[in-house]
Amino acid sequence: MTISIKTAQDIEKMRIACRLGAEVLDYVTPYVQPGVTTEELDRLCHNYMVNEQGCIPAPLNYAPPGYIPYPKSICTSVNQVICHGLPNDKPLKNGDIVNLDITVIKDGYHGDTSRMFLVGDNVANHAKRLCQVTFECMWIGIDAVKPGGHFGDIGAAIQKYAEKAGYSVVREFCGHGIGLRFHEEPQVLHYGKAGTGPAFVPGMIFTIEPMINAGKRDIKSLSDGWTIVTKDRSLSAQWEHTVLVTETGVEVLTVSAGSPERPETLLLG
Ligand code: EYF
Ligand code: CO
Ligand code: CO
Repeated sequence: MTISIKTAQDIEKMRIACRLGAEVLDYVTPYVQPGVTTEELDRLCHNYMVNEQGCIPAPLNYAPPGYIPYPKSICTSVNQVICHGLPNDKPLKNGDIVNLDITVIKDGYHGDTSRMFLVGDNVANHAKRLCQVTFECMWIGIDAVKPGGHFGDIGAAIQKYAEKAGYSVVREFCGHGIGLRFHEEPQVLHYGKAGTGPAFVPGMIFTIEPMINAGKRDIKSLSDGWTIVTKDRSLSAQWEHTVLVTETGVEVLTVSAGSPERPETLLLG
């Protein structure tokens, strides 16, 4: 397994692509309201990326081996959808939770980030807690990235926190290296054992994107071939940042004016 080490020039280009990805989320935030369809959110994001940012939406026509090309520009994962939710014509409802996952390509470089949104003013407390704990899982994973550490430290920290909250960690999908390609080595697991896996080296860039289920970890694919849901139909949440290993720690690249701040305190002590 070879994990690419980015040059200073690569890193500058990745900072730009990643900021632009985060800015798509800032742009679309006011539109995430009851009544809007996820197809409309896809159209808004697509037009913003292409016409305002001069970017290419990476998911559009993306075809990993064995898959037909993904037909939309973003992923919209509502309630029990874990990931790769295909935008459709169903309006969002007051009380839904939804993940919007954006990957832009700028100058050949990919920036990948996602956030959870609470739709309307009637989201149940248990759903809010899942979104908050998942946000904290992502940050606990980011904080595990330290010189001298190993990729397994990320998964171990996330799994411990998610399970302490009574939740489960999805195993089938993971974070990934990223750069000139959407998905590069390594696979960044959100579960596992500290001290295992490759060591962190300054210049590595990868995503941390834990998918956390309120119920059991098992998944099921829908007949559209893309959308992944919880087998027990429990709620699922996900947050994602793209990060760079530095000489002293970690730099979060997918930041923008509207990025939610890192949590000051954790829900679970
Ligand atoms: C069953 C795809 C879909 N893969 C990954 C293709 O890293 C991503 N988000 O953070 C990511 C986004 C997309 C993506 C959008 C489409 N795909 C591959 C394999 C299986 C699958 O769905
Ligand atoms: Co993503
Ligand atoms: Co990703």
